Amino acid sequence: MTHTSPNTIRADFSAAMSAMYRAEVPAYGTLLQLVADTNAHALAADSKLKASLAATGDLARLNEERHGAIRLGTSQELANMGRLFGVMGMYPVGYYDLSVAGIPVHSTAFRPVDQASLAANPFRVFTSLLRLDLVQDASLRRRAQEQLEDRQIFTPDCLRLTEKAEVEGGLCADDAQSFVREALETFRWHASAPVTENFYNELHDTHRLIADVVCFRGPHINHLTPRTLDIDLAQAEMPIRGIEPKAVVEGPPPRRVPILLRQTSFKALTEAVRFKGASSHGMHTARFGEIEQRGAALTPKGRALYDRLLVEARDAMVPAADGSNAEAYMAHLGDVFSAFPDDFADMHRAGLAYGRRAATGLEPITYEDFLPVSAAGIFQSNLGDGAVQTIGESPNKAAFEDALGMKVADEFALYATMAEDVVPV
Ligand code: OOG
Ligand code: NI
Repeated sequence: MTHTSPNTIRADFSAAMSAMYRAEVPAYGTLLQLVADTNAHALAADSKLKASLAATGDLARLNEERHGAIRLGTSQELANMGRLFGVMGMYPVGYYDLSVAGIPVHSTAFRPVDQASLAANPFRVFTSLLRLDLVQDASLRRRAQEQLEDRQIFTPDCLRLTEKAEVEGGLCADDAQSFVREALETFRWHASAPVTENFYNELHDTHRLIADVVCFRGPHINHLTPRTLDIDLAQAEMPIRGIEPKAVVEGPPPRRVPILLRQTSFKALTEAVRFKGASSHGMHTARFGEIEQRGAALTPKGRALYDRLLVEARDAMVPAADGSNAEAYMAHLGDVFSAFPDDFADMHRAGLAYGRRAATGLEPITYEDFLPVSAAGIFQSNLGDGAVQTIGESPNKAAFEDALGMKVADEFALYATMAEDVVPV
């Protein structure tokens, strides 16, 4: 029997997830409409942009394009999640240590890795694993661990079909449909929690993120992010449509040639939760909305320049959470980044960015990954100021790969493969 392509399963899953999140978080629907409108505007206003996106395959995938994020509690959950994503042709790329930003998780991005699969559907999931090893209080750590070991985040049919796909090398159409339906269950929001409000508060006071992971029956999808072609326009448009954006756009400043990734989000919703044994509702704040603009993938040399300039900018000025210095920060960031060439041919010649020959000439390769400093900013804007720190920096990629049961791919190696002619550096 013929197997359904993993690309098709991924596209179906991404669409099903989007429909579910739209029903759960109505503001996400507003955001999708806003992005569709601003993208139509950007394409109509710039025929060169449109031709370039068409040549690289980005135009065809644009309306389908989004990423999501989840936070897992145990090694076993991460290993099984890796298997589940494998059925959809998504593989772990990159290691992100968020402990540097006071957040007790480390992460990877599950995504398609080859050119044809990315063109078919680039759905990605930023996947974090909670690090209870960074929690000081031994009793709390043990109780959190026990709570997590008590839960099963996958349905029996989801695990069965994952195994079937592994053993048989794929799923037939009927099984693929069942798999998408069963896999979706893992990402669903649960309005009741299997813990007491006291335990929730104890975890919450240690770090809000720990409560978000430990106190629920599953790793509810916490945001879905559509891709915009003009994030500054989208950011300005958000308040007009009744959505309050975070203070500044994360990542590089606005440029003629966009690089890497720029992101903005709206604050997480406060939602009612029924705790174990409680007669009234408590509250939890976790789920939010985000939009992003993707630009050129940089070589290690280009990425080092980006990282150096970002540090330089932030050493002099940090964007305040209340937005009071937003304009000054963006102006300052723009000044510092004037040291980064803003013509694609120059960038490519200098060995800063990967390029590919297309009908329209030399085109950038789109960045498909995430940025740790931006991710920390997104996490923090949703955790509130009180949640920061108390966690020390301690990256541990080996422990992450051990939990996952496989190695994470090196993003630079993947881009280098996609680039037909990288200028030797
Ligand atoms: C993930 C935050 C990171 C991004 O786009 O950088 C992220 C989370 O809040 O779980 O999604
Ligand atoms: Ni995100």
